Amino acid sequence: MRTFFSEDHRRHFPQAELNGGQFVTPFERPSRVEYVLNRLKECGLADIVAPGAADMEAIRALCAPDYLDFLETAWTEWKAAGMAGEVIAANFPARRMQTARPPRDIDGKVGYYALASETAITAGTWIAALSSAASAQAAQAHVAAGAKAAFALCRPPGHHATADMYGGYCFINNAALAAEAFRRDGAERVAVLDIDFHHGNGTQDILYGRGDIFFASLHGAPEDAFPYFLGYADETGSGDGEGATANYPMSPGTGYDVWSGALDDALARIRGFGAEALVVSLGVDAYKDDPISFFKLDSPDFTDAGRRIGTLGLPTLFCMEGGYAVEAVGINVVNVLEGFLDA
Ligand code: SP5
Ligand code: ZN
Repeated sequence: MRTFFSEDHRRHFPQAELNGGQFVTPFERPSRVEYVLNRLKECGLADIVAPGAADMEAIRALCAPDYLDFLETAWTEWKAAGMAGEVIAANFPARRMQTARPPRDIDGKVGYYALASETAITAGTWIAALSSAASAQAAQAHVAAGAKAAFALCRPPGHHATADMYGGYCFINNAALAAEAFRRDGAERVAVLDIDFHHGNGTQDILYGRGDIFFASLHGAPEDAFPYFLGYADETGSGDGEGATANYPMSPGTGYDVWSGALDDALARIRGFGAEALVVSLGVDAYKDDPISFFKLDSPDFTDAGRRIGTLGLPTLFCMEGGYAVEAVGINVVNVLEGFLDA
């Protein structure tokens, strides 16, 4: 299985994340991918290539134009306004306020386009986000051209980003971008399976009205876990997309027995949907020692999960999402890929 990976991810390295009322070193940090790269090599999965430039046309088709302009210019505008630190949102359009009028002032604009304040924008964020999208696009093209599977080692991740909001460490929704690309390349029906610990709110939001792309997410219940405001089991899609969203919210302490049952159900739904290609939002923050999550999967469980995903027999693109127990991230990610290949 070929891995697509861009060194430009390094250009996104914020110093600060607001966590528990303090600024801490962000959990989503560049070293995460080093652990994955090292493990890939250790396990003989050393076919690692850099993507070409991002396909901007496809990104513009996915995202709102004003949002992309904002991402590209936020750092410069923030600095021009005399702000001392990194771009961090502090003001949000809350209930019963205006949600259709981006302010002119950068401090207001940042809150308008953010869905959470933990995610900082820095000088290199835009370039890094584009390089991450480019990895997803190149990996998708590789699968569409006939490879059984590919791994997009995306950083920053994507599944919390909507067409017009960033947050949860995400800026451009790589998984949705890839799913759309499979459709454009001729797949009639595509599925996105999100096994990151957090609900894939951005992917769900983008695909909610779509009957041609199935979305399933296994995650910490919104009552208990970020992103808090989406991911309930009764969210099943709208319009043409009614029935094409499946959410599996689970409680603190959930282990592989319950989690794998949800996975099997999601896989059965994807099979029943008749998907011709699969995108996996591959977060490994369901791991027992993840510092910001509360599931209890162990490393061998990821191998088994990969094997179960492989039984679908679909052309599959794995897109890297979360996972913050840095020293285990490589092991857990590669376990999923190896399990898949062994299926
Ligand atoms: C891609 C991805 O995994 N994004 C996750 C974003 C999570 N951001 C909010 C984290 C809140 C952490 N609260 C920690 C509580 C620890 N007990
Ligand atoms: Zn996550």
